[in-house]
Amino acid sequence: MSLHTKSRFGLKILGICTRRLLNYRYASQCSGGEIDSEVLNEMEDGYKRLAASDSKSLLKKHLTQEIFDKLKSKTTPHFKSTLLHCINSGLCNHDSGVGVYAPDPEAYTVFADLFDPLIEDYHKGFCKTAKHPEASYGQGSDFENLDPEGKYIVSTRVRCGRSIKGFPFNPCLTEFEYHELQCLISSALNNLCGEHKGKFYPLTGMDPAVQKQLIDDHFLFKEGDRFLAAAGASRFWPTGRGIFHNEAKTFLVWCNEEDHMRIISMEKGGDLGKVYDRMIAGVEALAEQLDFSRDERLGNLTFCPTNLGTSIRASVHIKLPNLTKNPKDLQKLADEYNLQVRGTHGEHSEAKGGVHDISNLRRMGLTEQETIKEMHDGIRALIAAEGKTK
Ligand code: ADP
Ligand code: DAR
Repeated sequence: MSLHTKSRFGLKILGICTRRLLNYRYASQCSGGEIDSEVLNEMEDGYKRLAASDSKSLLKKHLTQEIFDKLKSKTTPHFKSTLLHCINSGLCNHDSGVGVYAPDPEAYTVFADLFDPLIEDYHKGFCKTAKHPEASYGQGSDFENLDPEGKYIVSTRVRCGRSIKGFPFNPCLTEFEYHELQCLISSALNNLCGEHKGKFYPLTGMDPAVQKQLIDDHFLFKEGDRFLAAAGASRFWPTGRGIFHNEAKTFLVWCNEEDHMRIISMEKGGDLGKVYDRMIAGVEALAEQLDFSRDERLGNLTFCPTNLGTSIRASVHIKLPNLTKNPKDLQKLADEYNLQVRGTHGEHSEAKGGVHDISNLRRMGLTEQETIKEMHDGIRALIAAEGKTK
């Protein structure tokens, strides 16, 4: 019996004894399988406001009135998630890029009429009959250093998301389940050795100054993301949330931020292969102890549909002073190579000191090796263009 199963069984017994005393599953939005009328009214009002807005979100683009009417009364069989659980973030934040999250794994099936076209759009052609390939990582030596002379790249980071089988996602987790996940994940992390050996630091009780420094240094997730809050990802905060890292802070794992786990490898410079190898070894060591949630068609299951499949985001913090003089030209090149340009502090941030976070956009329909190659080739193209731009 794996550590995961043993820990899960023990915690399950504990959970059964205590669950009645702790918070119930997230404000249930239905009773007896029927969605509550006030939930339905809230959804109708929100949908009307979104439809009247100038939002450019994929939610607005793909949630047609016909699909809305077809899905609005559905619930997922096990966790009773509703369409409102999926779309609340985009209803509350018209400036969302996507605006949709899956409250539990079943949502990808029950609300497929919304998720499938949105996934096809975001992942550039992963249609509803497509199947994500089996895992195929390749190895770091497949990729040369992106910037051996250190002229452009400040640092390189490769991360992936993992969900623990049997647990829903943020909107449906009970406070006890946040504790349960932290216990399962931190137990597995504490068994890591070699360069992955490190320590788990719960957010609860963390010195605010230490937390701020970790965030400022790009190691720890930010707090107060309004998109995630509206998606039900800040409930019971900071219970169950934390960060694991090795001494050098080159291997890190986020616990219960957006996903159950974010497994991260990062370091200064442009040695993508070395960073990638460290992430692969970390994922494989954790997979020996934890049962990750993977769908036959969608690959690794995550809270946000943009992170399905490989769930890999490989990024560089890069200075391209010439290219960034004209953001439209940079975006045109990024689009050509399926790259995403973020600010210095990641999503929804601005570039500071001329440092942009540039990464692969697609995560589905490609193997892990192909995903890294797409980023590698794109960054090389940007660096080549920088050299030609005055
Ligand atoms: P995610 O990568 O999990 O999608 P974000 O875009 O919010 O999340 O980035 C998370 C943190 O990782 C941010 O602080 C961001 O600055 C940092 N980061 C991303 N790429 C790099 C990189 N190549 N080097 C250093 N820090 C990075
Ligand atoms: N802010 C949301 C998230 C989009 C994808 N990023 C994630 N999952 N962190 C949006 O819709 O813009």
